[in-house]
Amino acid sequence: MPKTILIGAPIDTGQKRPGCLMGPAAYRVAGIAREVSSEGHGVEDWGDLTLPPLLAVACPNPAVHSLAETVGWTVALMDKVDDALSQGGFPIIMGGDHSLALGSAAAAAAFAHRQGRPLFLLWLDAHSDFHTPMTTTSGNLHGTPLAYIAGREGFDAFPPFPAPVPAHRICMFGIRSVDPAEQAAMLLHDIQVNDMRVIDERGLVAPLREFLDLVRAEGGMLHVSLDVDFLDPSIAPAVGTTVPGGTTFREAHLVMELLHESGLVTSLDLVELNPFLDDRGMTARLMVDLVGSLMGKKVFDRPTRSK
Ligand code: B3U
Ligand code: MN
Ligand code: MN
Repeated sequence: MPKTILIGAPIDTGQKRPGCLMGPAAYRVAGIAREVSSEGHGVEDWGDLTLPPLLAVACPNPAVHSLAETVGWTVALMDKVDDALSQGGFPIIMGGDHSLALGSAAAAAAFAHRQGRPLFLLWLDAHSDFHTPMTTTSGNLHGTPLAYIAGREGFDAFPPFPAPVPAHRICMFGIRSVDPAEQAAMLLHDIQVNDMRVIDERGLVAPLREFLDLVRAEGGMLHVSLDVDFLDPSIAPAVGTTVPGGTTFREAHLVMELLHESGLVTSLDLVELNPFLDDRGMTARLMVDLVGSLMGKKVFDRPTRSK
């Protein structure tokens, strides 16, 4: 297992509720480095990124805010996450709101492309985040990273996405809030949407195994983007956009355990934690516990299945 590299991305500007910038500090207080090392993995904390000087950028959609900041963070993350991957590390990007995935996924895509390997995306989220800067009505750019990753148009202010990820290499889980413009674009792209209805009907295991089988078969790298609101707000209240009906404690751990067993995950985002809204650190702790399961923590150490 490669050494884990923790990268703090104290980003608040992808949405309008302040507090996500305290996320990296909360993960450290909740013991993320200890959680990783106690599973026998090396861990380095590279500290928090800082925002580079802002460029003059513009977008015709007047709703969009904090465009220059978001482009700045994207460039900074592309650089730092690429460094971590190039050193053979397993980067965990501690957000920060979901706009950080514009940069982390771009870095993963650039690295995978250089390796001649396909990149796969697992999006664990209540939201589909499939707006472009042209279609968003809230103007919050945390609702756009998956569209950037999929190579949709409208990201002129951003660096071109290194190697857009085709729809069959993108898999969403936990979805229960989709705007009309996103719905139309997702149908057009034919992306696999495991919304909560699918999870209710089929459970998580079968669709997740199908996706992981595909990653394995194509020799892919796998970037996982975990939004706090993937979880039900009753167990993870520290998020600006709570949506009822999310995944349970056990479902979320099961996803992480299956991901660990697969051995396929090559980078991870932890996004949208707003410690200001937390209840005695319970959400930060749960997110760190989930990282533990991803790193191999088990209740009972039985021989693992091959798939
Ligand atoms: N789709 C809505 C809501 C949203 C997306 N991501 C979050 N909320 N966290 C939007 O504003 O784009
Ligand atoms: Mn999100
Ligand atoms: Mn979300």
